[in-house]
Amino acid sequence: MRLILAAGLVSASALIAAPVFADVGHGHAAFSAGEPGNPKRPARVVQVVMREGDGKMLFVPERIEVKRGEQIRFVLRNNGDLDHEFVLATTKENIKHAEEMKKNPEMEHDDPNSKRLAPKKTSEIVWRFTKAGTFEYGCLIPGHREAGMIGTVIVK
Ligand SMILES: [Cu+2]
Repeated sequence: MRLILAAGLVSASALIAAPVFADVGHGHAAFSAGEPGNPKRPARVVQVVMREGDGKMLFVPERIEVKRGEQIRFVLRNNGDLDHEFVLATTKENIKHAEEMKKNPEMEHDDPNSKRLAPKKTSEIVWRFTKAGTFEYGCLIPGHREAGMIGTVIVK
């Protein structure tokens, strides 16, 4: 319910959505890896594929570099046989969030910095990296991050 509500508000107005995120849940009030992008502005396209294989789960690529201030359009594709998600944040935040997911495995994400994809589905996130540093995209479904589903974003 809250996800539907939040998504509606985002499209209505990002300004109104900000305080809403503050009281709907688990720490999305401020985004640690930058800010939601503007889909109308130019963006570099980076495709990220999610899949399983050889006892591992992974993102391809597992590392990208961006310039500070750059806007990226992540084109997400789940080529696996299981649901996966893409949560863009700091490592610290993702670890904390993964612990919360263990208590509530059905928690689903559809926030500006995260998407959950069923097998063979495609989705997009437009993101602006406003801070220099090292960030990560992780799959926080219990067991997946541990199985290798971490990617690193270096912002220079
Ligand atoms: Cu996963």
